Amino acid sequence: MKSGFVAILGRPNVGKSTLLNRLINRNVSIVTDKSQTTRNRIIGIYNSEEAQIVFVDTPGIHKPQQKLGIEMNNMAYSTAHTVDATMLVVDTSKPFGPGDKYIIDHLSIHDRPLIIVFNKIDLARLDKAELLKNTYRDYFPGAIFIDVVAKEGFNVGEIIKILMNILPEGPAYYPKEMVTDKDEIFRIKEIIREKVLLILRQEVPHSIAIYMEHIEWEKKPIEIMASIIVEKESQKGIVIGASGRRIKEIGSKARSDIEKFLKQHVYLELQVKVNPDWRDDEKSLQQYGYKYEK
Ligand SMILES: Nc1nc2c(ncn2[C@@H]2O[C@H](COP(=O)(O)OP(=O)(O)OP(=O)(O)O)[C@@H](O)[C@H]2O)c(=O)[nH]1
Ligand SMILES: [Mg+2]
Repeated sequence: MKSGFVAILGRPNVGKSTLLNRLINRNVSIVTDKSQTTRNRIIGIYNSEEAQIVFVDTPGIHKPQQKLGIEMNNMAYSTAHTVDATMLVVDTSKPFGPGDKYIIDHLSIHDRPLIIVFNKIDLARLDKAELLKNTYRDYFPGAIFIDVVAKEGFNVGEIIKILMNILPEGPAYYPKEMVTDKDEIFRIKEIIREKVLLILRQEVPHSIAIYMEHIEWEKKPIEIMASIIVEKESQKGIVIGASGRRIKEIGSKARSDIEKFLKQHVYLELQVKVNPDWRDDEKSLQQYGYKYEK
């Protein structure tokens, strides 16, 4: 049996989490149109008769503005050192820029098998994409290159085939029925955060965190009380919206997805709390689960 760990790395918003969900055919990592959606290292496990591939989704590597960003980058950097192979995901519809160079300079991905995944080829112009690809071919002459459309699943199966050739013989590291390392509470908080990110615009999404106040598994419907944490008083009003319309929309969309996930009815209550500059506060990062731990 083939087995191993495979990192999914890249700039924010290139489609890493979309790719992870496609590879394992389950939604374990949230996807939105905002960059810096993923804030943790999230494992997704591919199981078959012949293999167990443990994919590790990571936060998009970026120039950090706060301590949160430093923690997020560390989660990505550290993953690169602990895997059997690396996938570097690139948005093929964007030109090669400082963000790409930043990753190449900061990641030590030269010492193990590397797959460069050219994603979003559905959006790319052929001539421009060729320029971008050539730049990557020059930087990584020994890598394997593949074009995909993660959103549609195009060529995603090919990645599995490539990995079957690369990965060593080994044991199953996790039970066969396991699909992720994260628990239900993590997933519930992420579903709520996903809805906030999808509904809100501009800077507010980056300033929010979800805190689970209380969950009663025994109750029917299951009772969930969570807080949407913002950084400023002014953001509180934005999240709540006129006559509470926006928070209602967030709540009803989140409840619907949580019910699908838990396959049970849920009562969801959301409140908004201000925690000034939490993204630069060590204690808050710890409390919200964003501290990088070795
Ligand atoms: N057109 C197109 N859009 C895609 C494709 N793959 C992903 N997307 C979209 O790109 C956006 C970002 O996708 P994510 O999977 O959240 O990206 P990510 O790299 O995980 O982003 P971070 O977690 O912020 O680092 C979403 O709106 C996806 O629907 C693709 O192949 N084609
Ligand atoms: Mg992501």
